[in-house]
Amino acid sequence: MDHEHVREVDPAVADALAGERDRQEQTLAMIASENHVSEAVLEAQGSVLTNKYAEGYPGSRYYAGCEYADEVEELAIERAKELWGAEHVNVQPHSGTQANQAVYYSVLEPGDKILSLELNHGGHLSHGHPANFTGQLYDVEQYEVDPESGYIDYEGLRDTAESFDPDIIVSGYSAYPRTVDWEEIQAAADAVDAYHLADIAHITGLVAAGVHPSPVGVADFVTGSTHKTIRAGRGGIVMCDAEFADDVDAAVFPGGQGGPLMHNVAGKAVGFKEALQPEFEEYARNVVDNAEVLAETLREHGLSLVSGGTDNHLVLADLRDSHPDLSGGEAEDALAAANIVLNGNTVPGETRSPFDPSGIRAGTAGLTTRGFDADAVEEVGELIYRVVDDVDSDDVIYEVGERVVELCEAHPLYE
Ligand code: DSN
Repeated sequence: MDHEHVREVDPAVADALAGERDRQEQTLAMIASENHVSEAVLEAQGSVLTNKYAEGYPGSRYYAGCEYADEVEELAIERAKELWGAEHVNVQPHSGTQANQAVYYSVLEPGDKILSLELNHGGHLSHGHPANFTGQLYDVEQYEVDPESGYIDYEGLRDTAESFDPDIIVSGYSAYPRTVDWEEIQAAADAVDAYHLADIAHITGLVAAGVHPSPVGVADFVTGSTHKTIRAGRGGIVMCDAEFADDVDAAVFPGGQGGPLMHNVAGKAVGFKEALQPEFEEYARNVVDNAEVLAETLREHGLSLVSGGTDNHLVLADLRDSHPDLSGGEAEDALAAANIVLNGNTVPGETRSPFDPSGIRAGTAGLTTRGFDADAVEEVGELIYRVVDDVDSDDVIYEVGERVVELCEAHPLYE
């Protein structure tokens, strides 16, 4: 992976690519929405399909010369159907947010009502945040997690659904560490005759591997991204029952996008094939087990975890109890200086700004890809705590940073 052709044309970009490769090799990618794809997925994404326009769908394109694009997209669709058991799959969304956009566009009119989880409680911008088009085009009401337990307040959700009468309820989250009860949310949607969109962007891989219950066949629409807990490269996906297939397809193209990024669709096809292999289930289980080890280690040191722990790939620590003078942003910076890359994150009952929130969020998908086992993750938890507890100590940051490089060298990413 020396980017020789890029170097010939553009040494500045070649240097940046080499720098990024080294950064990924020598740091711990613990941003819960990140992972590392295989070289096979990298090759597919960096392939000649980037040259090809393929507006339309397999067998029905607006351009000639789409025979190989068709083959690749059909493979991606068939594999996705096998992975998640959906009746219909659209693999063209450029991202999870655009997958959500397609679902809204397929069944909502401007002014229609969305009921979704509040961003600080683990929701997502594309679920109706005022800064996102969803918050501006639709009428949005939000449900929350229970302030004591940190679990979704399903009763509150049902009550809000009854009073607000939404057109769609959104479940699925970007900073929620617990198992989601899809049936419970579907029942709330049924009670008010609303659609149900389950956005499994964070847990696509866990659902595919059967280590988190699946909303497919429960919710009307399931969206996801293809680069978090599944390693199929950057992109989005929509799954739905057959009855919504035509509307969803029309909402993706021509409704919201032009030509699909066929090189990314190729990456999805390859990553989905990898996820269909038996070892992927073991990987997903290890991701969850490692997150539990991380949670336990941080908890033992006295960090407060939202919901007390985790059932999935992520841990959300609220620093206000243990380190009231430390913000998530400060912790993020100090950890990054020690080669541990995670993000400051808002927490339920947030009292600081989203730019410098009260929590930190960490995921184990990337570490598990590198082969980190429970002992290694426990050590990472210890290192995280050392930095969080002493962010102003250059010595601690230096020592932790050196140890992280050793751990990374023992778990190489790319040959
Ligand atoms: N930005 C992603 C995350 O970090 O959770 C979600 O889109």
